[in-house]
Amino acid sequence: MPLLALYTSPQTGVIQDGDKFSQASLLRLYHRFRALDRNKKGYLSRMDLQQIGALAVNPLGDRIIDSFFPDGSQRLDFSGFVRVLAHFRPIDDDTGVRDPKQPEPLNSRMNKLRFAFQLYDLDQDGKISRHEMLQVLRLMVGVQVTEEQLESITDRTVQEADEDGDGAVSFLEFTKSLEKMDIEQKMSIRILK
Ligand SMILES: [Ca+2]
Ligand SMILES: [Ca+2]
Repeated sequence: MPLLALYTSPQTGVIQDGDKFSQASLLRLYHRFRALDRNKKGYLSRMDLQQIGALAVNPLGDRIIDSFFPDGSQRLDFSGFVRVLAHFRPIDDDTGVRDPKQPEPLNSRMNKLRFAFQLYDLDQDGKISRHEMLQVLRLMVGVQVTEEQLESITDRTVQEADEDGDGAVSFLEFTKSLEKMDIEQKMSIRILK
């Protein structure tokens, strides 16, 4: 498999400079990809991804898996795999000065927030409605709360974030309410062992 070709190919267009997985990481990702591909199909299915421990225990694991399969596709090739994983790459310390002409790296705080936001925004209309918040919170809180408690947690969560009072959480409101949260840490999932 010509990894270098994939890495540099203008056709794939997915692995940009800003997403710098090192050559060594890329090779490890490729081995991981091959290992997850149980029947050697050449692509990954949802079931293949469900084997990733970090996703299996993550309450949003299913939603994260969805994000690997945009537009209802059922097959994930290696370049798509790398692209989604780039969001979860821990942010390096050596951020330094970024060339403003270069695209923002996928693992930047803003991109991690965007990625998290779309896990909530199920219908992708740019807002998290109360109903969408409820669905995500249901996944996160598990079975130990009653439906009534869940409803009130949802109301409180939406109210706290909803600054303009339209009853939904916009991306801006979402970023503000997560301002103090260590999103870098929370969104860095260890896929590689
Ligand atoms: Ca929505
Ligand atoms: Ca709002």
